[in-house]
Amino acid sequence: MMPTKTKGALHRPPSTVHRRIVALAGGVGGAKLAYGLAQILAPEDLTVIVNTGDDFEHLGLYICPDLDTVCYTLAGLANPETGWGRVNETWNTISNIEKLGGPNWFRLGDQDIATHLERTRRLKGGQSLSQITKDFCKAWGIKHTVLPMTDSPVRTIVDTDEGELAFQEYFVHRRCEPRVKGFRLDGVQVAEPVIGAREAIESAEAIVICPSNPWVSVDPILRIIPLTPAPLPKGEGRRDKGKKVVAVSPIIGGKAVKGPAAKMYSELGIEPSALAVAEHYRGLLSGFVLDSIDAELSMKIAVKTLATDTLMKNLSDRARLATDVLHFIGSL
Ligand code: FO1
Repeated sequence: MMPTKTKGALHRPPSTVHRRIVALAGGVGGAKLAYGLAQILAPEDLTVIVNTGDDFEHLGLYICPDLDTVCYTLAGLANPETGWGRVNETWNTISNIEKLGGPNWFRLGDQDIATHLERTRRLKGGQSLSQITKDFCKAWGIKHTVLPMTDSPVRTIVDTDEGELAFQEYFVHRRCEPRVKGFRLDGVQVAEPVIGAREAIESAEAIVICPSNPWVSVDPILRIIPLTPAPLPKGEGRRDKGKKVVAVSPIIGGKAVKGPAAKMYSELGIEPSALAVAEHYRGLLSGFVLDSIDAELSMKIAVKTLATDTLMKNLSDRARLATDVLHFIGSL
């Protein structure tokens, strides 16, 4: 039976919609949809689980780019141009480090450095990353729950035609130029899901895989916190209580909205498209959200799809997309 196609949101659900949602998020795109969901869902109805594979030590500081991008975005503190780092930032420290001959390739702003100094101090004092994140969210006025995917140190290593590179070395220092051959998540063998992640997923009505890079932002989370396969389509007998899992494509018209996702697909021999993303999560999904310009791809996607405007150009776009996703979840 061909899944029916939903074109955009037919109407807005009441803002009191009570859906417990767990959002899996990485960098900027994930943070934006998490922000949209946080505009609609009460604090007790949304948990954001964030990738920590991009974390690294730099200048003696322990830096968690995706955690900070999600938290700064939820707190309204993020730099609106880049999506990462702080708004109204100054760069005195990094420019003086440069004058001293230190590395300046990873742009750390003065306010941002406070986050890294305090996180590093607390980690050295034995606090867990999740406890630190909880305290920082309180300090930044974030009411929704933000969890690192694990408290254990894990690192995404990018295998390229120039050998293996640590993620930020590849992504920022080398500007994603080396050709990608594969990825490895160092430390995944011994990393446990963060406390509270399983419970959040158990009590959720649905998991939303945000429009983040499937390879380096979402896969690490799924390696640490595997999701059960999608429930069989209705009428297939088993009344599976499996979780609804909905992914939002980060690729529109064959291009990534931001970052190297499309380039990675091409270098791995896969035609970059929303279809490739749906395939990437094959077997996990109950539904898939792609952009209206890719609506014709829906016919090739085995699960129910929603074609809508997925480009989040401003704050209201984020809430609109979140509303469309929640409405779509309700229709599954
Ligand atoms: N991305 C860049 O392209 N250049 C930077 O200099 C840079 C600095 C930076 C500082 C703090 C932070 O939290 C993120 C930063 N990012 C920078 C973004 C970061 O590399 C990526 O957003 C994630 O690692 C991938 O989503």
